[in-house]
Amino acid sequence: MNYLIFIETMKVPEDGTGFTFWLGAMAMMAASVFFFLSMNNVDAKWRTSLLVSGLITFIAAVHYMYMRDAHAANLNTTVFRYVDWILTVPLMCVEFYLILKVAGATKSDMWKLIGASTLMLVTGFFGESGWDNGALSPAVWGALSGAAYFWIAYEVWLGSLRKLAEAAGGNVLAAHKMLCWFLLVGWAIYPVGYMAGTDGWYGATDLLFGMKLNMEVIYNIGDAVNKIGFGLVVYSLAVKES
Ligand SMILES: *C/C=C(C)/C=C/C=C(C)/C=C/C1=C(C)CCCC1(C)C
Repeated sequence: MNYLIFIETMKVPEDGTGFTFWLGAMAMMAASVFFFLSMNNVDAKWRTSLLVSGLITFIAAVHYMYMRDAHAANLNTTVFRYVDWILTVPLMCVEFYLILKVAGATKSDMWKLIGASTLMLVTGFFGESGWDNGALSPAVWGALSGAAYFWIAYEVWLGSLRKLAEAAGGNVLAAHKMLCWFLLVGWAIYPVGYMAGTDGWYGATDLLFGMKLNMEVIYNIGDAVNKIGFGLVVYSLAVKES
C-alpha cells in the first residue's frame, strides 16, 4: 500500500504538490545526516547547536513521509503539519537561545519565545483545522496567531534580545541580525500559506500575487528555508567560530 502511494506521488507532472513533499522528505533527511556528522568538526560549545539543527530536520523528515503519503491518498495533512511544527518550532527557539546565550540571553528569554510560538501554532491550528467547530473564523484565529508572531519578531528584533546582541557586538551581533531576517522574512512565508489555504483570504492573496497560491507548496518552501537554510547558517557560524 505504502509502495503504491509512493509511486502515485512520483507522478510529477500531474501532482507537483506531491513531488514537493517527496523532495522535502529527501532534503530533510540529507540535511539531518549532514548536521549530525558535522558535529565532529566544530568546537564542543557548538555541538549542541548542530545537534538541535539535525533533530529539527530529522523530525521534519519523518513528518514529510507521512504527509507525502497522506497527500497522495487525498487525506488531510493538517494534523501532521502542526504536530511537526509544535515539536520543531520550540526547538528553533532553543537554537535562538543557544546563539544568543554568549550575549547573555537567559533561559527565561527562551521560555518566553517558546510560550509565544506555542500560542501562535495552537491558534493557527484551530483556524486551519476547524476543530473549533466554526466558533471563530479562520481570519480571527489567524489574527491571534499573527499577534503572537509579531510579538516574537518584536522581542528579538527590537526588544531585550537586541540590546544584548548590541552589547556583545562582533559575530554575535551579526548572528543576531541574520536571525532577525529569518524571523521576519522566513517565518512570514507561513501566514501567506495560511491565507492561501483558509476561507476568507483568497481576495488578499490574489491581490498580492495575482494568482491562486497553493498552501502546501508555500509551507514546504517555508520549511526548507527555515529548517535547512537556518541550520546551514548555524553550521557556517559554528565553523567560523571553531
Ligand atoms: C519549521 C517550522 C516553522 C519554522 C514553522 C513556523 C510557523 C509559523 C511562523 C506559522 C505562523 C502562522 C501565522 C503567523 C498566522 C497564521 C497561522 C500560522 C500558524 C501559519
